[in-house]
Amino acid sequence: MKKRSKSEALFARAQKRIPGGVNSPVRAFRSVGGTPPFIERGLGSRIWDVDGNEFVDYVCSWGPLILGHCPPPVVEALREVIETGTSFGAPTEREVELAEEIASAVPSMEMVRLVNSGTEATMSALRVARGFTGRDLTIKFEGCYHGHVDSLLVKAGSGMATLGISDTAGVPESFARTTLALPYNSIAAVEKAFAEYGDKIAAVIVEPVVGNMGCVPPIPGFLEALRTLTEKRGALLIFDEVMTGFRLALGGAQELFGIRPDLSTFGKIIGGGLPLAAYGGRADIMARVAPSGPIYQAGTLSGNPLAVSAGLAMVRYLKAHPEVYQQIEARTAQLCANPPDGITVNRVGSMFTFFFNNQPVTDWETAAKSDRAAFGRFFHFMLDRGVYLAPSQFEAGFVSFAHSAEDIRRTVETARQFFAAI
Ligand code: HOZ
Repeated sequence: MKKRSKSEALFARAQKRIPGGVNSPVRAFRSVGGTPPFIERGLGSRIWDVDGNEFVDYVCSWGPLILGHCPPPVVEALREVIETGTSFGAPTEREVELAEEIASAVPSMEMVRLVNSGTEATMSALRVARGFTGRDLTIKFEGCYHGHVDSLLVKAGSGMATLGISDTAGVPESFARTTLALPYNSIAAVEKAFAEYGDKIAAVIVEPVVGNMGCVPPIPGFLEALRTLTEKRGALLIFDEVMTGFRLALGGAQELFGIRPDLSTFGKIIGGGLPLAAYGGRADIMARVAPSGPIYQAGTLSGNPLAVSAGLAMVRYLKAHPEVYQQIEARTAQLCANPPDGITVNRVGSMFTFFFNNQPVTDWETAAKSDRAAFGRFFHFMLDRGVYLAPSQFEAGFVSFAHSAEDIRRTVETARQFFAAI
């Protein structure tokens, strides 16, 4: 058992001033119990908490840190820019460069708008889809999470799944009614929804590989069917690539699966670990965004020099080093090889989840059958031995370029000890 006294004291203090003691719910460890370690610093594949405990980190800030903690290209870019000003609320050359880099890596992103968080990106993409089509309804999928956008918090994954909240308080019923939540991977359900509401559906929004009910890949033909049906019925296809963008490939899941959505959202990696996100897509659609068009969206810190410089350094590094993708995929495959009986491992590239579930996990219904108590025991066993996994059965894990073969070997060995003991 690791020493926890400083984290425990901080958590007690935090709970007096911050709801649940955290600034984002899953961090509070509610589904696994115990006290979250308060993190002091990170370097490469490691983080250290305030009690001096060291962990191999498979959360990687929930995905952005594809090069690990404090990667030199990002740190240098930040050092360089910080003395020239942190925000102007006026255009800068770097924003143009980042938009160009994103468009060159992801061909469907003909035009790009930078924002500050994944939530802002999906909220804006949805508004643009509604403004462009003149329709109100959205199809989303159960267990997918698209940030805390009012109308998208219906049957959402991530913290909503962890806390067992199916629909959040504070969202007017009329907003929730604009969302049709369907089972992920069910082409039949999407066909039925289009048959019933076809000319009212503005968009289908999907995590092309789900990360927010744990890692769940699309079945062959699912994304293709979404593309065909949306095109046929005049609705827009939105890929939420906040997690998958620049992670599964430089061009994201859309490159991996060869599907061109109308709009996409990005976050996490494109900010290099700073708060930055983007939405964009077809030029004829994005031309409707203010000030070129009537769909309003704005932000004081949007495109600020710090986040944009970190993002540029990250994206340029990834573009120049395709071996990053080969290495992280190989390491993750090693981590996920030969699961014991009773465990279903889902992996796409460097995203993975160990489900305490002996059935294939293909949607929320199957994910929800996982044994959360057993996951909680596994999680704490690993944490006590220096392996920091996402504190919920319904989140993806991430491997970074900084994870060494030895990190993976030790993690596998630790997991084996757990399974041998049960
Ligand atoms: N929604 C994030 C995971 N899917 C968690 C964000 C956080 O707690 O930082």
